[in-house]
Amino acid sequence: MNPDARHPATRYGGQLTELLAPWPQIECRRQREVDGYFLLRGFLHQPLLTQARDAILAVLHAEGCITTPDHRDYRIVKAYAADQTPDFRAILQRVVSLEIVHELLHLTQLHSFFSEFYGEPVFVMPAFCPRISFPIGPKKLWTITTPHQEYGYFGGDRRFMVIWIPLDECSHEMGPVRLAPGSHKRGLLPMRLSRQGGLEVDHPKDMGWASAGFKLGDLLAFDSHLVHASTQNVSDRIRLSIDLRLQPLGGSVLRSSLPTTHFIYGTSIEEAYRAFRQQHRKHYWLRAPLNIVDTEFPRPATGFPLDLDTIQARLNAGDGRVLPLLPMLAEYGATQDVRERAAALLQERGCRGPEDIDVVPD
Ligand SMILES: O=C(O)CCC(=O)C(=O)O
Repeated sequence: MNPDARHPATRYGGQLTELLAPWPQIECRRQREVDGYFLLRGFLHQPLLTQARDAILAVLHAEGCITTPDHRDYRIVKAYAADQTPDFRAILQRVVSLEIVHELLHLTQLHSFFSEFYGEPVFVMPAFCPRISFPIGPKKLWTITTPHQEYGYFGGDRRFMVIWIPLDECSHEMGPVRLAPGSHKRGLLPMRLSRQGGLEVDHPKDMGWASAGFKLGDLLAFDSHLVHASTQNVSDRIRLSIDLRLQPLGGSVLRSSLPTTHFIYGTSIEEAYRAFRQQHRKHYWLRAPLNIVDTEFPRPATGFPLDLDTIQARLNAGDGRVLPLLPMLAEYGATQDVRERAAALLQERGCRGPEDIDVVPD
C-alpha cells in the first residue's frame, strides 16, 4: 500500500511552525518575513466560533447533509463535491447569509492584534470564504483547492494577508490548507485556469509544503503572495473553515473586491444581509476611508486573457480552455456590461453556469 494512503498527513511535507501565547509580535513579523506565514495556536476566543460552526451545521442538517447538527456525532448522509452544483451553491448561499458568520469579520481580537502588527488600523475585506469540504472519494481529486496566490484574486495592497480560521477541529486527514513556506518571495507566478475555473500556479517544487492539524481557536495568517492549496479530505468529517483577508486601512483596495453589486457564490450582498438584525454590520466598508482603485478585473493577466473581447476571440477560434472564465466574469466582472455579456456568451453555448462546463478530473 502506498504509505501516503495510510498516512495522508505525510503528503503535507513539513509541519507548520507554531506560536503559542502570548504570540509575540516581533516573532510574528519575523516569521511572516522569512516563511510568509505565522500560526497562532489558541489565539481566538471560542464562543463566536462555536456559534458560527453550529449555525453552519444547522444549515447542513436542514439541507439533509448530516444526521444531526451536533458537531460531536453527526454522520454524513449527503455529500457535495464542489461549489459547482446548484444544490451546493444554494447551501453556500445560505451560509454566506448567516449573520453570525459575518461577525467573524469584526472580531475585536483580530482587529487589535493586526493593528499592532501593521502599526495602523486594519481593514478586513468584506469578501470571505466559508469552506465546507466533504470527504470525497479518491477519484474526485479536483475538489481540493489547487495551488494559488491570493494576490491573483484580490490584488490591491501587496501587504494584505489571508487569515485562515478552522471552525471545528481540523486534523490532517480533513484536508486543511497547506502552504509553501518561503514562496512569497518568488513574486507573482504565472497563472493558469484550474479545473474548478479558478486560478492556479505551479507549486515551486524546491519549496515543499507544510501544514498542520488545527483546533478551534487557532489562526493562520499568510502573505498575499504565498503559494497555498488544500489537500483532500480523507476523514469521515466535514472540514469547516473560513478564510478572510485583511490589510492596513491606508492601503489600496480594488473596487472589484468590494461587494457593491455581487458578493460570493452568486449571492448579492443585499440578499446576504436580508435577515441581519444589526444594521451597523451592513455595508460597513462604505463607512471606511478606503483608497479604492479600479481595474477591469482583480486578476493580473499573466498567461491567459481576462478581458472579454480576447476570451470571445479565443472561443470563436475554437479554444475551449477559456470557457471556464465566463462564469467567473458573469459573476465577478467589474462592470454590469461585462457581467451581462459573459452571461450571454455562456447562454449561447448552452451553459447555465459552471455546472455545465465540463471540468475533467485527472
Ligand atoms: O481552505 C482552503 O481549502 C483553501 C484556502 C484558501 O485558498 C485561502 O484561504 O485563500
